[in-house]
Amino acid sequence: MLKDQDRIFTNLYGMHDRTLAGAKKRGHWDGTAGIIARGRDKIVEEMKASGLRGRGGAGFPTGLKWSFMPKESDGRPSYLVVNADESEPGTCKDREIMRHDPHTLIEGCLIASFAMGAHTAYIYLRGEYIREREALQAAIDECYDAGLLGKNAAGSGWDFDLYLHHGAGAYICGEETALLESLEGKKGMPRMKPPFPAGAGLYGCPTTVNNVESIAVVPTILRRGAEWFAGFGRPNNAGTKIFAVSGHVNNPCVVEDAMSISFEELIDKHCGGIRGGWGNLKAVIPGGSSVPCVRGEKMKDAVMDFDALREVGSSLGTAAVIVMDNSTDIIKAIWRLSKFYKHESCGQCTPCREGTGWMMRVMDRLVRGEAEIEEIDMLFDVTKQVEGHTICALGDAAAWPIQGLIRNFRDEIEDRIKAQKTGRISAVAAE
Ligand code: L3W
Ligand code: SF4
Repeated sequence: MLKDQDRIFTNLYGMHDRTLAGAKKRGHWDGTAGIIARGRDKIVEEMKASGLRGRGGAGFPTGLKWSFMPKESDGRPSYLVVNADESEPGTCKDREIMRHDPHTLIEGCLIASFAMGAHTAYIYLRGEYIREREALQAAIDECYDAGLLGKNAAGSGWDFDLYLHHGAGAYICGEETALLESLEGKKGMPRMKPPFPAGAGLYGCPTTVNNVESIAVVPTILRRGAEWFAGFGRPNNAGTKIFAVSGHVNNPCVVEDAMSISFEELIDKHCGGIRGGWGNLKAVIPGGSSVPCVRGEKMKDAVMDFDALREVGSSLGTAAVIVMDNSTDIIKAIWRLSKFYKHESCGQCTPCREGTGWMMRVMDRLVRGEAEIEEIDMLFDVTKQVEGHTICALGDAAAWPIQGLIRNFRDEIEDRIKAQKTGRISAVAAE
């Protein structure tokens, strides 16, 4: 299991020394030129060997993604774009990195960009992250002053510029191609894929979009070694991971531990247990609002990684763990998410534009108990018509929480409808 000294991020919290001097004391920017001198191929191979999978929700292997970037330039520049548009409900892990340790992200940007042949990188920051912008910009300025960015960055022989771009608060701009559209100054609407960004991304040029946590962990992996990082977790689920635990635990927190930690250990070790004890656990959304919820009793022994959470019908997503105890109206909780996805749909494709509205309207009736029992299956059918039939993953993200609700809490939905029909409840207010 993870020891304190093996933590990459969260043992720094409380030190609050995010300046260049503080970062250097923690080992950042130490021998960066030497890492770069290993060469592109070696760095990409080490990243593959580390087993790092993208930390933004999809878990795509990072080294493999980097290897899609062209080796030889065809005249077009290559770009790295860091997705810091952290907007998934429940998710606040990247915020902690940018607040407390911006230099590890900046150093990661330089190394990753070199490995992909990019002389320019952009960090696309969530609109609401004002303090994080200030922390990052101050760190970028320090790096330019110290020669760590710009011409011959960090004495590596590689010229490298890093720009911060502040979004305007639209959830859909966290989808990588909508983010690129927005960065180009257009309305943030997802593009059809393929082509993937590595073929045609920012301004039609080869681009890799990576999550903040994925890039910020790169310097440590390359300093301590791929084998060290791969030693945490399980095969195909390697490394350390930041978990953002919210909801009905005694101490909600953002904490780093080894991938594949059990849910029970994560909660007891870091969060002081479930509010009211384990018997009071009702449901968990283990990976941010886009993944299905799971019944509490199924979650207790679950393992927190990409593969294991599939076995309980959910997904690791962003590892934003939302814990709900028996006081929760789970139908209303999922209804609230439906409302969110309807609001955030960009409206570009019909199944999502119309489907999110249909789903929300049925959820509206379910929360009040005013639907017919048959509508539960009908709603499930609608989620299946949306899932996999849209331009981007927002359609799936709107469908999956409802599927999770119906699979896990059908009894509760039916009970509410029956109680409403027999006059045992008045309408449950959905605000
Ligand atoms: C080249 C191929 N590149 C895939 C690349 C692709 C992307 C990455 C993953 O959605 C999920 C979503 C949310 N050649 C490639 C290729 N790629 N095949 O790999 O792609 P993909 O399509 O699997 O996922 P995605 O569109 O990136 C991300 C879920 O994450 N999520 C929410 C995330 C929210 C945040 C946040 O707030 N920070 O991250 C939570 O579960 O629903 O399923 O780069 O180009 N053949
Ligand atoms: Fe827009 Fe929804 Fe289609 Fe994505 S799935 S492109 S958010 S309408």
